[in-house]
Amino acid sequence: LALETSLRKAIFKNEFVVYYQPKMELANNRITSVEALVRWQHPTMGLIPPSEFIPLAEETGLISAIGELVLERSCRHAHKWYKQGLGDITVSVNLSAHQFRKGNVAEIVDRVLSSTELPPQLLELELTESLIMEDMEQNIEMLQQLRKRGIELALDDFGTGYSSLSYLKRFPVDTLKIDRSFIMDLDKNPDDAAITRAIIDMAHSLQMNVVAEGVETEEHLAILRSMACDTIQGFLISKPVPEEELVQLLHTQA
Ligand code: G
Ligand code: G
Ligand code: MN
Ligand code: NA
Repeated sequence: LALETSLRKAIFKNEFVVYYQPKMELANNRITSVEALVRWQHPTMGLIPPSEFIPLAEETGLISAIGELVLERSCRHAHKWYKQGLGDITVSVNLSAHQFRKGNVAEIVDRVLSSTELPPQLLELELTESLIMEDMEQNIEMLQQLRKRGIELALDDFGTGYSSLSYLKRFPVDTLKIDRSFIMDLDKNPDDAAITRAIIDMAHSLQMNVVAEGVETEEHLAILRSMACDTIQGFLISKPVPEEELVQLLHTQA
C-alpha cells in the first residue's frame, strides 16, 4: 500500500522519465525507430526500473495515467526530432491491457497527436497478443480505428503468448517483435533458430515486418541478416538511453 500511495504521488508530481531504445533497420543500417521505456525518477530512491512498478500500476489501474504521460512525452519528443531534421524517427509506445479496457485509447491518441502535432505515421503502438485476445472482436475494431489514422501497430513479445496462428492473420498489425527469449541463444540453440526463421518467414508472407528484440552480439546480427529479419533492437545497438543521449546518437548518423 505504501508503494501504491507513492505511485499516486509520482503521477501527480510527474516523476516519470522516458528512456528510448533505438532499433536499427538492417536494409540501411540506420536507426529509424525507438522504443519508449518509462522509468520512475524517485526523489530519494533514484531511478526505478519499470519491472518494479509496472506490475502494481497494472493491478491498480494507475498504468492508464502513467501510460498517458508516457505517450504525451514520447510524441512531444518525436515531434522535436522531426522538426530538428533528425530523420523520420518513429516512436513506439507500449500499451497495457488496462488502457484498452477503458475503451478510450483512440480519443487519447487523437488528443495527444493533435496537441503535439506529431504526424500519426511517426507513432507506433506496441501491444501483446493477450491484450488483443481479452476482448478480440472489440479490440480488433479499436485497432482498425487506430490504423485508419496512419498509426503503426506492433505485436510485442511475439511467440510467448498462446493465441493460435489462425488469429494472427486477423490482427491488424504491421510488425511482429520476436521475443528476446528466442534471440538470446540464437547462435547455440538450433530450435530457437528454427523458430526465429519460421516467425520471420510467416510474418513476411503476411506482409508484416519483423523486429528481433534482445540482440546482444554480432553473431546474433549475422544470423538475423541471413534470415532476412527487417529490424533489430538490443544492447548491440544501444541500451535504453535518456532523450539527450538519443539525440546525440541520431546526430552521428544524420
Ligand atoms: O526498460 P525495461 O527493459 O526495464 O522495461 C521492462 C518492461 O516494462 C518492458 O518490456 C515493457 O513491457 C514495460 N514497460 C516499459 N515502459 C512501459 C510503458 O510506458 N508502458 C507499459 N505499459 N509498459 C512499459
Ligand atoms: O517492451 P519490452 O518488454 O520488450 O521491453 C524491452 C526491455 O528489454 C527493456 O526494458 C530493455 O531494457 C530490455 N532489453 C533491451 N535490449 C536488451 C538486450 O539486448 N538484452 C537484454 N537482456 N535486455 C534487453
Ligand atoms: Mn515493448
Ligand atoms: Na517485448
